[in-house]
Amino acid sequence: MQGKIIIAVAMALLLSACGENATMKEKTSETAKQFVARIQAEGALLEEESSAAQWVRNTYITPDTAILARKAGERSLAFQSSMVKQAKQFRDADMDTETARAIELILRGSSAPAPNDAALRTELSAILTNMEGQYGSGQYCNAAGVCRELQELESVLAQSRDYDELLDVWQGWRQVSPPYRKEYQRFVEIGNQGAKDFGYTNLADLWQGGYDMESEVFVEESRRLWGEVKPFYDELHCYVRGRLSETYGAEKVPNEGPIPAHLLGNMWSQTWDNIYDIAEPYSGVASLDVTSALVDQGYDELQMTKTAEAFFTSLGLPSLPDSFYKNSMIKKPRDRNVVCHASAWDIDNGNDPRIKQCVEINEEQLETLHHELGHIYYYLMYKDQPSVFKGGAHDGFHEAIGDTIQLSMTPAYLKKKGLIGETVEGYEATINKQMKMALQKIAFLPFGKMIDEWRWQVFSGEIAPEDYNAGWWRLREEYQGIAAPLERTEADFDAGAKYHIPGNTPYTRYFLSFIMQFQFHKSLCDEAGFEGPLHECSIYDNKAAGKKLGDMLAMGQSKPWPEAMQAMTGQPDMDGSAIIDYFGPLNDWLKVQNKDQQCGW
Ligand code: X8Z
Ligand code: ZN
Repeated sequence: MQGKIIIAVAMALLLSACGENATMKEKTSETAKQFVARIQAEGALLEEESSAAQWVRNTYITPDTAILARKAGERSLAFQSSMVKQAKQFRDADMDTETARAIELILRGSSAPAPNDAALRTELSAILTNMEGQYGSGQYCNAAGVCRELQELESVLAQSRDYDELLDVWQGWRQVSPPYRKEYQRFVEIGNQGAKDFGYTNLADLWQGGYDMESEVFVEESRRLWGEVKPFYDELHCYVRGRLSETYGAEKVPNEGPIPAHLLGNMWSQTWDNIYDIAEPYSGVASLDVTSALVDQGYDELQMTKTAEAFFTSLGLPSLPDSFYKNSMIKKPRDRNVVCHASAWDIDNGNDPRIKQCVEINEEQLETLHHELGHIYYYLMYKDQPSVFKGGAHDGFHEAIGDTIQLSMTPAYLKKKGLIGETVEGYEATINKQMKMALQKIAFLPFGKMIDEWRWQVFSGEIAPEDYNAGWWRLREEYQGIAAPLERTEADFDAGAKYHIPGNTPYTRYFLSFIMQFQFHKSLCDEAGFEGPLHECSIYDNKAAGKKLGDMLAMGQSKPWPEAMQAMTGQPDMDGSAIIDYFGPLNDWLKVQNKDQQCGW
């Protein structure tokens, strides 16, 4: 996924870097500061071609664009490889703090680090291009000969309550990935070689090393965060399993053990708010249906995007440039394959930011638009940083911005926008609202954690290639308490049916984001002078909160992330107390509901 700018972290350089190795001159006599300046200038020159090739590939999947993307990717990797070799020479040199930070970021590498061997780089670029293309053009044709693409299959999973229909669609989409299982295995081998050439033990060590602390310390830190939220997840799991059991029958969903993975309203069981109708605590109290308002009022893709933009501008952040609307892809083209998975791109150093999203008119897509614009506003705010510092304080920060805004889309805000009718006050309405939010934000946490738990183990060899699928389902059960609804074997490659595996996007960032966004929400609400329960706060229209957010965004990754955290929240740590605090009423309610249940799996 090189060239694609979702996120930054140490990818910043790779993303802005590609081109002929031969154009790089070896200049051993230059200082570290001169080296960083030269690398950034050369990277900027080469970036134009790479981002153009990747953008066209992602919005027009054909064999021809595969060639262009593969070649551009190859040049990117060659540049990266040469850059790292040179940067290593400055490891122990004397330099100012800013230059030292730049060198450190260069040596951190990317999610697909370039090996020192040209043939391997060619192979790596081809594999990444092909896997993403196969995922992007995937479809499933059922027994009746009806063919559907991913988003159509996802709609069935969200809306159908027919056990067998859900099962068909669930297993059908998973036919997309076995064809690239072998390629993924090869990616792991080459990626590990690249990581070694960067000075890491393997890819897991490199990925874990992107957080301004030792890899082992980061692994422990993410474990600690999971420990803070797991008890609440367990309560939610227990309650939802009970409701599913009532809906589908105890023979289909026994009231013990893991939940069948196809019944949670989402293709990957990663968020469960699509089955809010099944889980609704107090039937009919306070309608939270934004989708029908969007449809009834005739919203189109552009209006949806403008609605999201309006939230950011209400905070005093700038309007999006005209080029954003001209160059973004917000509607699925009818006549060609594209990678529909939503993404944001920092093209031309903050001057031509774009999103790519196959927008549909519903609430989930409106939320995703806020998510994507969070990335775009990060790009706009750190535009004046040197390119090596263009990136999130860490990758979880980049993911958390738009989602922080989502937390301000309270019933009161939605009413102001005419997207829900009367707001209903009172305990039952609060519990309903919290349940809908928890099905989205709490249900996600173990999924956010387990994806890279799987990859870390795959990269380190703890999960062997012949156990890819068994290892996947072991972790799915351990973390999420879900199970495959029909037999899976090593002929399957279920991990590969989730975008971020063929797209090679690290996933721990989302786990961190889902915790940090509540910390950000809390401190922005404090800044706005809001008094009252956190779940009722909206920072809409508040310029003080907007300034605080904008100032943090403008730091990019120029400083270690705890400094950005400090600027935002007044303390340097990631911490689960804000998310737990936010869901206080629901947490108490769930404990009462579950008191006679045998929870756990
Ligand atoms: O991939 C995304 C964004 C693009 S960075 C749409 N997300 C994760 C996913 O869809 O799996 C956002 C939340 C989790
Ligand atoms: Zn994102």
